[in-house]
Amino acid sequence: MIRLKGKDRRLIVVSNRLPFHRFVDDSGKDVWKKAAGGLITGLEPILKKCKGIWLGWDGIRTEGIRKEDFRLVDIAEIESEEGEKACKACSYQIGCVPLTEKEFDEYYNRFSNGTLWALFHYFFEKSFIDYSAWRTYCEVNRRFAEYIHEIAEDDDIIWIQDFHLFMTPYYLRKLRPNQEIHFFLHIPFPDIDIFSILPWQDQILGSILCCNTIGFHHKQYLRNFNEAVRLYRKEKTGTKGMETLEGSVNTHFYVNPISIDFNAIDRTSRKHEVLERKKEIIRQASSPKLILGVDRIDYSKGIKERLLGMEMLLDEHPELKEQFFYYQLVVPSREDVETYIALKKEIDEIIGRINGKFATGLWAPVHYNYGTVTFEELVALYSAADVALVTPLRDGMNLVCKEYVAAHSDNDGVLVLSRFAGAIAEIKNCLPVNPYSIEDIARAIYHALHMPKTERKKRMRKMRKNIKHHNIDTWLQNCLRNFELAQ
Ligand code: ADQ
Repeated sequence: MIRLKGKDRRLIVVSNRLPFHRFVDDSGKDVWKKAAGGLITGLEPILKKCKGIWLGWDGIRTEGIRKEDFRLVDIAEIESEEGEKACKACSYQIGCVPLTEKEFDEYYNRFSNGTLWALFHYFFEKSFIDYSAWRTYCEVNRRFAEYIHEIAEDDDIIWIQDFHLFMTPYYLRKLRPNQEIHFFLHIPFPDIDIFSILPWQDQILGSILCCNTIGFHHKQYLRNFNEAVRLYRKEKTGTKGMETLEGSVNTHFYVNPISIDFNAIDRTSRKHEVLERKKEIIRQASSPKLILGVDRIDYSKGIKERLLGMEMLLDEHPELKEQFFYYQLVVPSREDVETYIALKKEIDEIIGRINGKFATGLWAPVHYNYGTVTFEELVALYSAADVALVTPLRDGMNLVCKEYVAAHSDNDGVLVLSRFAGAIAEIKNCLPVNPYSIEDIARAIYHALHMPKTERKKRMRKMRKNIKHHNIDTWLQNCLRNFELAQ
């Protein structure tokens, strides 16, 4: 439970995906696999602490929608692929929202990822306008609202997450005029010139303005949003075919950058098994320096440009051959979307070319791992890395850079960070780069590899102090303070 406005209240988090993917094995038994991603990293510790409900799609595509497909499951009852069960003490419930094959394609692949993700990350040339996908997006958003309506008590705090569910607040407000509904946007809110491209901008603004609060990671996103709302209110074009519910609440907007469970990562990095694994990783790298990249596969993460920067560095500094080893960990994502399939192929080809060009008998510069790893393995990798390359072309926040810093309980390591990641506003002692400039990336890697130990330590201590102070608990407390301020 969460204490809010003088009462103990239940928290219902609503997002597109659940933190577990469900598969049905040959015997018809459910098998669950832990998912990875920024939203899960940020929100799961909160759900575990307050024992709320997380509502979202479980990853199954059904033939048609049947009422019984929506069910609540306790995560202590589900068995992971590895045969593990969550402990009772850190359990919460998940509500599985069903999707059909067509909905998966139109709501998720086409509208959420094809149209919104691309546009909101400033890749407007990749974003497309598809009316059928928009209609399906609205239908699915309505279904989310209906399920929330089914399980929610009047006092529950409903917290809707991210761009997949922009229209859910509207449908929910119609069903529950007095419910407390909050919204958090995990991606950038783009400049008005970009946002105005979207034919459904009014419906989206009209919907999220049905919430009691709207949170953003960065003050620039809030500025952009305010500008969009100002125009929307001035032009009063209405929400085209939708009842205008805006004004039914007085929405409070706020900025609160999401963070990580610093202490959990810091503690893990000091564990005996993790320290042993770290040594093994360093031994296997068999180069003086280890450089690390960890990303969900996505064109917005700048993986391609980063590799080209690496290639330029080796072209210009052949003396660096065998002096470092670059390990790129890529978590699979949106594997049914054409752009992502093509991106994976391109990354494979670039890595093949770089290794072909620079490899010596015993050494190849880039090692590539496509898959998810356990939390402890990730922490061992972070702490083994002398340099982390976090160079998204655009990122709402980016948690990988914060995790890297938290894992360096040795107070060493250099973070190269994109100027276009939301995190740059808080992390002042990194090496900032323009992720579109491969020259800039090459220069930053060179600088990172040659930075004196005293400077590395000084910078790392400052970054750690900052992230330790603004961690996932303070993020939640700040969100709750803003919920308190809302009417
Ligand atoms: P994402 O785009 O998913 O999140 P990010 O914030 O970098 O991006 O988080 C990725 C998460 O996945 C990290 O916690 C990382 O540890 C984990 N991860 C990555 N690769 C992994 C692997 N191979 N195995 C296991 N875990 C892996 C969205 C927005 C971001 C925003 C977050 C939170 O796009 O800008 O920071 O939400 O708001």
